[in-house]
Amino acid sequence: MPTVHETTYQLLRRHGLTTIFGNPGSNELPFLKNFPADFSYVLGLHEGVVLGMADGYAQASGRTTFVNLHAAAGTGNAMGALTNAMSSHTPLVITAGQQVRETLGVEPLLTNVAATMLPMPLVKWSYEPACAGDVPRAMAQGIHMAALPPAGPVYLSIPYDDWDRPAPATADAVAARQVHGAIAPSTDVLRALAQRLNMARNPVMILGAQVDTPGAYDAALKLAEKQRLPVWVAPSCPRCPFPTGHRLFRGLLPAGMATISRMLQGHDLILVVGAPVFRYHQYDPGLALPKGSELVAVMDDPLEASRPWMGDAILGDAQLSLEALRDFTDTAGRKWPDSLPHVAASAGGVSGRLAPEQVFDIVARTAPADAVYVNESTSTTAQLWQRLPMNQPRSYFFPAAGGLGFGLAAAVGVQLALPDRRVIAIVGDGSANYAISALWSAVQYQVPVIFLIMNNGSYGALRWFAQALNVDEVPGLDVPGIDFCALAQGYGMRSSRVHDAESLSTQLDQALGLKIPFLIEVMTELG
Ligand code: TZD
Ligand code: CA
Repeated sequence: MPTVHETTYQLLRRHGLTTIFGNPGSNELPFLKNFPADFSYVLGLHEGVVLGMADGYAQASGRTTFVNLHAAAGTGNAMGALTNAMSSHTPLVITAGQQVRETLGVEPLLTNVAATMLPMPLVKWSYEPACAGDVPRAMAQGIHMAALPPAGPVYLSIPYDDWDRPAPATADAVAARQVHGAIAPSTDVLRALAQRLNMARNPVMILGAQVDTPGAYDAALKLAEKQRLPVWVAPSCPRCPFPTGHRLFRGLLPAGMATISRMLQGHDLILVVGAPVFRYHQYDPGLALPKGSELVAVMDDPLEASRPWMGDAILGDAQLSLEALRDFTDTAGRKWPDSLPHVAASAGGVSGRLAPEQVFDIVARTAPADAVYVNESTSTTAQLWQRLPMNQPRSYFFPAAGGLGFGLAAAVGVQLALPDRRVIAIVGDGSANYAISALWSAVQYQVPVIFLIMNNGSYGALRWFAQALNVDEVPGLDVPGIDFCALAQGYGMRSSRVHDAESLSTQLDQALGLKIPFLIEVMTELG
């Protein structure tokens, strides 16, 4: 008779979840035993790194990804990273081993007490099967739940004595189920929206992360061209949903409410697709929308649709909606927007340190056109968007909730998912320390990410914020005295420190040629 263990692996196989990101403990060993040869296990040395790698892998592959953590302690370590996965709607099936069922009441060491409550509200569904026979069904539900709109992480706590029990008779039927989830708004609703676009005098489109799938990206591009819509990227957007070299591309919107309204002044219709309205950061009171503007947003998350201060929302899949709008709109005769002002090459930094703009100019010149960027250099995001070309889907990843510790880890996952492209992680010296052991995973699994550490010795973004908030004498904003090349060496990674433009070009070129994980510590000025 097959066991819960065998049928669960069969289920994971059927759904293509054969890469497991994990960090094991005693509760997880019975699940990991006899690890099948057609599965691969990617070990992270801290659960924040495990979750960050899985997040990057799931986003870059577009596929639901399996995570295995150790009970409550392991789950707790992953919670910071989970804020990002929840915000980016990353489909993750996160499992954690639980103590033996009959002992749970007396709370032995490493019991996950109230396991289903622990990861809330950072997962969309959390469950501990009521008995061993419910494990395969619960796993299948988790796989479907993670991918159904709005996609997001789910959590399963599984007692470790369940794996050797007999599988239930329903296991095969459960494994064979497919659940399709993409839902389009009704044709009437889409036709009415298309009509509003046709009638608008000066409409604009704002795109979010949900448009960064090959199908939605293409549909957005075609709609923008047909309607000649200038395109902005939504504030705080964790992905790049539109080619930055396109004549309709306007840039990344800043994350302040009044500033956004000033920048969108003059547009009578603002169409938002695949983004929350809006993910602000700094408090910037003022108008939520410019006077005379109407806003309509299309997204697949009822929470995101219902919570904004302004505008209308339509619940629906980004790709299906964009394709319908492309079909239902007329070819617009509007004039093309003016081309963006040319961004001047950076003048360079003070002696021994590079200006962040200079770093991006060099990367833009040296990296392949289809390079993928993982950005966690917090004070230089605006400059990055102005200077790095990103002209195809899945070219940019950023921590969606602002939780640091994403960059180094996600870059490893993204590179594993996209082996034919080069991944360049651009990570601040502060951010790097939240997930530094990701360097070890990159080395052990030979994942050829180039890690560019922007070392300005400071929590630069917080210095900017302290000024914006008008607060002085704040402690804890400097992080001097970290030798990233020595840290890389400690994890077995080749590295190099650069102080000037020429050596950055040379080292980057060399690292790209080597096709091995490589860390470049760039000494930079405060951004
Ligand atoms: N801890 C976590 C997990 N997430 C956070 N967002 C912060 C703390 C607060 N924080 C920011 O929001 S930005 C920042 C911190 C500490 C500074 C990051 O410094 P960096 O980059 O060196 O990575 P910059 O360019 O110097 O800002
Ligand atoms: Ca810094």
